[in-house]
Amino acid sequence: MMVATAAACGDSGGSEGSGSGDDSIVLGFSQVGAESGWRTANTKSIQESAEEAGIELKFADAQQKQENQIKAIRNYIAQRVDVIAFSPVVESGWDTVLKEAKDAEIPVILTDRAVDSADDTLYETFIGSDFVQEGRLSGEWLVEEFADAPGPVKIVELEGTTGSAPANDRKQGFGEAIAADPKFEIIASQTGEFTRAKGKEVMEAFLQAHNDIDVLFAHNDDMGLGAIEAIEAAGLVPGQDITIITIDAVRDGMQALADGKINFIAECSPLLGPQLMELVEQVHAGETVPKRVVTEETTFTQEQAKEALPTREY
Ligand code: GYE
Repeated sequence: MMVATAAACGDSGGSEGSGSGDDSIVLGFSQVGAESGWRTANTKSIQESAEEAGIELKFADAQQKQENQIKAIRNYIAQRVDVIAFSPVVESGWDTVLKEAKDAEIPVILTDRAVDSADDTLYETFIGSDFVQEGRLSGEWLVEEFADAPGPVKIVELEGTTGSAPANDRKQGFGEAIAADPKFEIIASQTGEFTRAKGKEVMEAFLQAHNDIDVLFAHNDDMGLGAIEAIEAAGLVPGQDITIITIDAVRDGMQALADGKINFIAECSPLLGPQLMELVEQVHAGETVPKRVVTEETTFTQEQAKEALPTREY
């Protein structure tokens, strides 16, 4: 059985929340949206593992808007769910609503993305990837790959959603790594909002403004895949004329990597559901949980993608 999902903001309806008779835990989850292959896999992981754990899931899709997430969280508080989890679309601006949850004594778990709140008592734990490290690994690969290339090496960057933790952190990690050699130069950087359509559009503009792009660094596979369409439409060969580095390693990205259109991917696992449900149960039982749970991940070259693809889960 599928768990009911609600479009847009707010309440997915139905149950009265905790205290309604049976003892299954009620979890209110506010998702970022459905912007990427990563997000789709993440939503599926959360829905399936809630079902497996016997946790009643209330799910709301915020369509990449913070105001929708705040509304959803307020709804969950009003419904008196047992635990709230959410993936904050941007890092800042959460203190007020988190304080409301705390006052209502509803524990909050941050999933996938962090908040920049100075008060870490506003949430129980944060489970997700080390985005700085993903950016760093991407930059380190480039520095090594282009070790003997003459400079300047001109890079364009497709950033994720402005103000989001993965956009801020991946940019930072990549920038730190390429600072190893001044020949690396980011000549243009703009948000592609983590979507394929926007990645394509921004890459078209980059290609019009610059005829000497050596490298594309995209903060996720989807933007990279959109950019590949723009590169091909401009008569260039992705992966050869322009070296492409992305992050996520979802199936479509891995396929493009195996096909030689992408050159390197740093993995970011969306399969957070099982660990999240464990944390929900622990927090609900009043157990102490670690403040930070980091996801394990790896990186892929083209050869490694060919090997991994047949058994890839997402
Ligand atoms: O990389 C991107 C998605 O927050 C890690 O969000 C997540 C990012 C992921 O849209 O594809």
